[in-house]
Amino acid sequence: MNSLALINEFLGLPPNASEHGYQIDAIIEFAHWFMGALFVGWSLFFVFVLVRFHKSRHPKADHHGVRSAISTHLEFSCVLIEAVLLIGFAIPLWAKRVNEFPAGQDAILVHVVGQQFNWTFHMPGPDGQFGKRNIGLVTNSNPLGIDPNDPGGKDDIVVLGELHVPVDKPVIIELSSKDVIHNFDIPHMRIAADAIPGSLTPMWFKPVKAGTYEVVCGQLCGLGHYGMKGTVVVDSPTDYQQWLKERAELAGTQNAPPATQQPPGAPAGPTPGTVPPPGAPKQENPAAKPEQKPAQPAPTPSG
Ligand SMILES: [Cu+2]
Repeated sequence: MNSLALINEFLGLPPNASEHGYQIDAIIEFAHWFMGALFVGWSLFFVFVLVRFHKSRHPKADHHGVRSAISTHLEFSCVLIEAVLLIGFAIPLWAKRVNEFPAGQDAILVHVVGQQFNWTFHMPGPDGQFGKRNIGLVTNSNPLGIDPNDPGGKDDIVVLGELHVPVDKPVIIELSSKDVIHNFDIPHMRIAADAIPGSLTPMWFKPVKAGTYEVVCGQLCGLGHYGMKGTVVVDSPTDYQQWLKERAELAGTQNAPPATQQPPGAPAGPTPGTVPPPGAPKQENPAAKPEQKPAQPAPTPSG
């Protein structure tokens, strides 16, 4: 963090853990200091005008008004600073984010799929090939509809809720959704993008600090939205290889990718996302399991 990070901390921005995040923090910080200066400046000017043009001093209105050009200069300076901020900093920063992706072979590739109310992560496994996905094959045990006959999908890694990535390596995400619009947001990594059904949204980040970071859904996507959280664990390269090995072995022992892998500590139970949250209206779908009527626990935050 830079020395001016007071406002970001005050606003509750979590500490940055990504390579590009420092630039975003700097621009947020600068914009807030600038807005603060404008607020104080215009407030003082307002008070000055109230006193200077009080009725007792000017019983009769002067229809020519102020002849000095100071206010014009002030207004022009503000517009100029804002234009420089936007055109000089914000737009180039954004363009760099969305146009300059790291090379695929140097990056970790992940498909992230949102659904009410969890995140599923799909990685290509040791062969580097993503298995074909077919919406017609989606079941509870195959949440992404990976084609079991596609050899590219045999070793694919599918995890629910918890993604591991190595530190200091770019992560390229292809984001989509199975039902409504969600928003894949990792506040510590300073990235967020909408997950839109029927469209694939690319996004990327490069974690620079190992640790465990929260993934949240940034769009109000339904009654269980509050519980639509996930975890990104940034590992050291050796820990990451270990995790990858374990997951690949697990995937290799099963024909279809495991669907209900729960992060450690999560209570056993139905797949989160298939359980309506408390207070949810009764499902109209007659195929919904009728025996699930008794009160269910809320979807786990980790799910
Ligand atoms: Cu959501």
